[in-house]
Amino acid sequence: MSRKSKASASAATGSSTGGREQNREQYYAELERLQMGALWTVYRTVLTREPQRREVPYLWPWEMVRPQLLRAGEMVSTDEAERRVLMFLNPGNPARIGATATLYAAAQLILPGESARAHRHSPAALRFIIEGSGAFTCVEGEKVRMSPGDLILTPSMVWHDHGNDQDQAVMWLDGLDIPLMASFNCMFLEEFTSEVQQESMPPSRSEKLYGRGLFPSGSTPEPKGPYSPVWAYRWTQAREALECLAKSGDPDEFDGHLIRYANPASGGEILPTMGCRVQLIPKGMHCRARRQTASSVYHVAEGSGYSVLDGVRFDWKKGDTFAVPVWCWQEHAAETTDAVLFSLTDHPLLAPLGLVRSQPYPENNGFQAVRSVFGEQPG
Ligand code: GTQ
Ligand code: FE2
Repeated sequence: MSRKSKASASAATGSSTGGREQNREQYYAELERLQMGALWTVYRTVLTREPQRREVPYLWPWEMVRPQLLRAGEMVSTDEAERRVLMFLNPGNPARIGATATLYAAAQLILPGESARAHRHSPAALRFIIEGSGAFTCVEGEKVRMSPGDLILTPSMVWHDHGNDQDQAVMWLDGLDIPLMASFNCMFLEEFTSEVQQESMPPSRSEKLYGRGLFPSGSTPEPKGPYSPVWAYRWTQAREALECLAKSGDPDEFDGHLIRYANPASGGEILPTMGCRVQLIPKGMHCRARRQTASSVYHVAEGSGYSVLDGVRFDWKKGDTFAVPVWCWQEHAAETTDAVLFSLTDHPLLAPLGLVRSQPYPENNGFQAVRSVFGEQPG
């Protein structure tokens, strides 16, 4: 007889045990009033053997997102909105802010002639340009121009405003560590003294001074935070690196050809809370499945393919964004074309805490069985 059934059997027969149960209930109620609680009543729900499912794998197709974003463009100005942004909300995220438990993701639109005012905040941000060219983010007085596929960083407490002085709508993916900052309850936001920053630095300064293996020396101030001193990572360079990597050897069985965006000054991650990766999955490659403690948001930069996430098939193509929560089985595949996936991950945060774990899928030769297809009715 298990401990549980033994306990309930004696509770049913002995009135003395019944009395004890009643005492317990009173006792727990009293503890509650005293702002205490008995750990043994919740132990197994708090210290679970493995991460429990809360956030779910989810996908936001660009062909759904784009028209909604353009509608927002007709409805609200950047003045009114602070930022014209549609958030990607994971159906399982209780705070209704995250795409995963730690990562916020969203799509932002800035129309010709608009600006989004200068501010800084404790959450760190990164942007991956989806569509349009010529808008800019002014980061600490430096104008950083946007082109599709570029990655732009605005680390924690760094001044930034966005502007569009060209003639096309520009749209990008925002990635921030908002859920994390919210759980620390460490949220700070400040407005700049003027609507937008003066351009006080030469254009592309951060790329020229820190992005090319030629660092300023002498009295020039050192980069100041635990983040990359380079504000922009250009798509042309990332794509070239991928191409070169693909010609250099075999793809990784889980990730295809994988590149990590690095802080050139340290070789480490670009931000302490969020890292970025870009991977090329060659046409016809089906990567093996695994699960990880790091959670990620993927954005399809090129081509098409599909991922199997906890047994559900998610078909994706250029512009789509999908969330892979903690400990979710994941595998990626490209069928008719090469696919390039950009992603952000909370891996940099987990690593120094000793929390990085990864498990290859143990059955079925390393591939999941597909139970259903995302977006289709089951059965
Ligand atoms: O562009 O500065 O998606 O401050 C959320 C908060 C974007 C931004 C977001 C922000 C920004
Ligand atoms: Fe911001």
